[in-house]
Amino acid sequence: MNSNISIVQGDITKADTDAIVNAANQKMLGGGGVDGAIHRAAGPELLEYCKQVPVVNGVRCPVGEARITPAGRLPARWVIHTVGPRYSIDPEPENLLASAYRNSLTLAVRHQCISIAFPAISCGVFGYPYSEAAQISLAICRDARWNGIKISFYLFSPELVEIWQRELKLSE
Ligand code: AR6
Repeated sequence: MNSNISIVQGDITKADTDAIVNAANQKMLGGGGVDGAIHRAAGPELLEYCKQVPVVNGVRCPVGEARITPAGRLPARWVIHTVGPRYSIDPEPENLLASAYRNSLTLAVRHQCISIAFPAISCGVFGYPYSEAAQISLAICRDARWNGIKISFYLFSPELVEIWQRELKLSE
């Protein structure tokens, strides 16, 4: 079991980890929320890296998958762009959210990252209920497969921090 999980209240663009995860959309050309914040902080270079990601069937990153780019001006080395499910629209959102976390961690391992920061994927405009999202994210992150990686959740609001901390305790 991975016990190296921490919860931080703050802005993920400030995270000094090997990789930070972006809650992006399938086009991967920026957006609102954490996606917008990451692109603003990283500078225009990040958009250029994103444009280089191949487009397949009209998208760069299907829901539940992940893509990696360099991080421009951010303290992190890599940005892992993943796309979470839209809660009331995409079928089986729990599987897609789990895949988004799992595929992000798989890419991090492949790029020798020993630390990674996640936002609360899908918990903004995509409308995922917080407690369920926390349970799913922690179930994936707890897996012994990621024992070599320090995983941090950077959460914006005290409410999210409280929910993730509660679920983290329950998963011990
Ligand atoms: N650091 C940490 N968390 C943040 C930050 C930040 N700087 N900014 C926002 N959050 P959202 P989604 C929180 O909507 O639901 C975009 O337009 C935010 O409070 O960013 O997966 C994309 O392009 C919330 O708790 O992501 C997609 O189209 C969490 O990050 C779509 O939104 C996620 O909220 C993705 O929607």
